[in-house]
Amino acid sequence: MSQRQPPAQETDRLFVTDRPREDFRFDAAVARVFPDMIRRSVPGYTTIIPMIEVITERYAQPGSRCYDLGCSLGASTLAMRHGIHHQDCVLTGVDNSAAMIERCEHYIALDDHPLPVILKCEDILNTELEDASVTTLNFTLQFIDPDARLRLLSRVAAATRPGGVLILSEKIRFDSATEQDTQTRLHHDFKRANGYSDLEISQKRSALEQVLIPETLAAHKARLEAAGFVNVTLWYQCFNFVSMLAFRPQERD
Ligand code: GEK
Repeated sequence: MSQRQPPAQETDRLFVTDRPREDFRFDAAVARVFPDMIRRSVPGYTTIIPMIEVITERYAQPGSRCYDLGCSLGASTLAMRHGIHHQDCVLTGVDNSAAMIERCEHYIALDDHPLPVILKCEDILNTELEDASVTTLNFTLQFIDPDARLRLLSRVAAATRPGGVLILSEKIRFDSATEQDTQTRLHHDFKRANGYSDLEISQKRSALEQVLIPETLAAHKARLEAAGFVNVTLWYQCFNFVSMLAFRPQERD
């Protein structure tokens, strides 16, 4: 296991200067600085990516399909690729940002693993899903309209084999105002420690306000169960960022 993430070639300076408020979009400017942006913004990201390889290794089933939904530049896709030890698995990465998919193709081509990767520039709400053993939503569900989340997770569950798994990583919010405040402050401290200024932090926060909608851990668990998953397991948390596993019941369950 190693860190095979796309290199952080360009520093994220998108919010350095005062600019008019606009909703955050995954456009070419974001795609260019994305490896640096996500590492400096998401506590635990650099731990979660290699663990996706470990988790995939355990749950990928021979002859099945594996999906990375919202693959961006392919960091989680590459982790899955290296965790799959069955030559007859089919790995697909999906993202609806053309700028992301274009760069993702480049990073996948640079990687030397023999398993082919199919990349699709599609909306994950409509993409075809079937016969899955491992599906990853690594910080993607939070960008989906909350009203569409149950439908998406139900489609993933229906397409997953017994014993298959969904890896779901999300920024979360907390019911307790005190906990919300503590975790948000610590997240901002993390960003400051990574070189972001107060202006960058507040401008990015405002750009994401209508776009990234976090929910509580309890809401995620309840919806995963409603979608048809069982044994929802929190395997990682750093401040207000978490990663969960959710399983499809074994036939005997
Ligand atoms: C990683 N998983 O590096 N359909 C397809 N893609 C979408 C949609 C949609 N409806 N909505 C958003 N996206 C990656 C990181 S980033 C997380 C994932 C972040 C895509 C969007 O274009 C972006 O590339 C990705 O979801 C979210 O492990 O930026 O915090």
